[in-house]
Amino acid sequence: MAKIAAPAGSNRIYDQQAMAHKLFRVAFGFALVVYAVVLVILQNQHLNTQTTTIVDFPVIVEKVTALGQSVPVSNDVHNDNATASETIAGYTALFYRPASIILQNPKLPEWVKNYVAWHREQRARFLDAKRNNSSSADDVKFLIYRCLQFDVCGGASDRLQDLPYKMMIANQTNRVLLVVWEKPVPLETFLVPPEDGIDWSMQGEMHDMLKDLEWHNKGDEYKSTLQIVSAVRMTDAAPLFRKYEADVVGHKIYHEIFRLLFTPSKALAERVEATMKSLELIPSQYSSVHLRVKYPQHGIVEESFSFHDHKAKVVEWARNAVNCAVELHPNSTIYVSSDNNDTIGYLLEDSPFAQHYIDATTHNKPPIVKLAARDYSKENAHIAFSLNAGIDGYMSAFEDLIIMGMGKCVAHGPGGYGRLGAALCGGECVVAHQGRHSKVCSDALTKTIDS
Ligand SMILES: *[C@@H]1O[C@H](CO)[C@@H](O)[C@H](O)[C@H]1NC(C)=O
Ligand SMILES: *[C@@H]1O[C@H](CO)[C@@H](O)[C@H](O)[C@H]1NC(C)=O
Ligand SMILES: *[C@@H]1O[C@H](CO)[C@@H](O)[C@H](O)[C@H]1NC(C)=O
Ligand SMILES: *[C@@H]1O[C@H](CO)[C@@H](O)[C@H](O)[C@H]1NC(C)=O
Ligand SMILES: *[C@@H]1O[C@H](CO)[C@@H](O)[C@H](O)[C@H]1NC(C)=O
Ligand SMILES: CC(=O)N[C@H]1CO[C@H](CO)[C@@H](O)[C@@H]1O
Repeated sequence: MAKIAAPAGSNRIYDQQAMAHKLFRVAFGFALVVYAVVLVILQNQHLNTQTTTIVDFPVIVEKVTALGQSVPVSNDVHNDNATASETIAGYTALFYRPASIILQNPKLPEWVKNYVAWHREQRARFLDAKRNNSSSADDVKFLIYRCLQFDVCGGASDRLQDLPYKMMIANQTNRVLLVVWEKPVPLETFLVPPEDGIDWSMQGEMHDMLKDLEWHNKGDEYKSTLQIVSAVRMTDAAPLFRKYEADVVGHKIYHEIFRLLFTPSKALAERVEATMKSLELIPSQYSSVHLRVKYPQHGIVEESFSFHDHKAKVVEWARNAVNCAVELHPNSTIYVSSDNNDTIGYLLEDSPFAQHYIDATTHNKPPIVKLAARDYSKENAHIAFSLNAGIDGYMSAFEDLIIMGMGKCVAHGPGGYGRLGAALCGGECVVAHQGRHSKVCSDALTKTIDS
């Protein structure tokens, strides 16, 4: 098949990426299809007895082999036997349901369902026409949400949290939503469009087709004469979407829209699954704490922060965070993450919770507080501030976000990152342990006194 002439090299990279992407999708897709079938059967049984809510979908534990063949092993939601490692694999496949299943959620507004179908049609129509050198699809309009080399885009959550709102604007203005990150690396390194979800990717063919159009020009989305409007993050997008959820929809839909847009890349999915397996975390059966201790406030300077210099304050925040998570979800494992790895080290090794856990287990008693964290020997890289972290460094921030989103509850501090994690877990079982509207929670360990 003849190819449109393009600078050598660029196409090849895209082709390889596209091929790897495709292979992964096929393998992953197979696992999801099996999962979907089981889910549909279970949901049908389920619907007879109770109404489904967004967060309460049946938990099916699947075993996913390297080739993506999937074997359901257990469908017992209430099996708390977290030590049986056989039953805890395939978390990502489990939580990241196929878009077609998400779209059946009766709580999603009609426009979301229509937009997903419309986006697919318009994208395909545009590409088809361009392949024929035809101008028949020049009426297809785009909203490109971008972080280009010289844009000020903020961190991962600054960039990601806007997207459900951007999708709403794209719907209202009849635009095909696309997302492109030029820095620090393409977003597709971490998150990819789910099969049958919204394909926002501008890599490969779409990039080539838009190349000659003025796709990087900013402008007003509502101005109908502009074929392409390119936009950077805006601070009020996430609050506006929360207001829309509260005032118009009446319940949370953010996490569902997010999952119509994003699923973890193969590399991220593998990291998440390995971590969850090693920590014995089962989706919806654990909760999370996020500590954003370097947030610039109380005389803290992000770049020069040290745990040692702010120990008294950070220890107080960290303990309150755990207490709040225990209050929300008693007796569950609490997954701990932070922008400062020494803070995690403190909680896991030196805090009263650490000592309590050792005491309880040596006396064969169930611990009141059980904390879990992945390797914290290095600090998470910040997408905007850590310029040379390498993909592995950035991957950690996405890993924590995905894991937070798969839990039941989230206790978060100031800043958008923890709030995004909280939104992704469903947004209903959430508390701020520090910062605005935060809560002071009672010491979980005092409850142990005579037990
Ligand atoms: C948990 O799993 C272990 C090992 O498979 C098994 O021996 C034990 O009976 C299980 N306990 C429960 C409560 O299911
Ligand atoms: C592109 O060309 C093919 C074959 O000539 C034709 O079937 C198809 O309708 C064309 N599509 C568009 C969008 O023009
Ligand atoms: C479209 O145009 C390019 C360059 O002008 C040409 O190489 C290609 O064969 C054309 N494709 C079709 C389907 O006409
Ligand atoms: C938590 O576990 C303790 C000890 O096993 C038990 O007494 C308590 O009722 C549990 N609390 C909840 C809310 O499940
Ligand atoms: C945190 O990371 C730094 C390197 O980034 C490392 O030197 C330090 O030991 C880590 N802290 C803990 C508690 O592991
Ligand atoms: C392009 C698109 O799907 N537009 C939809 C946006 O939402 C309204 C309802 O709020 C629909 O009527 C449009 O069709």
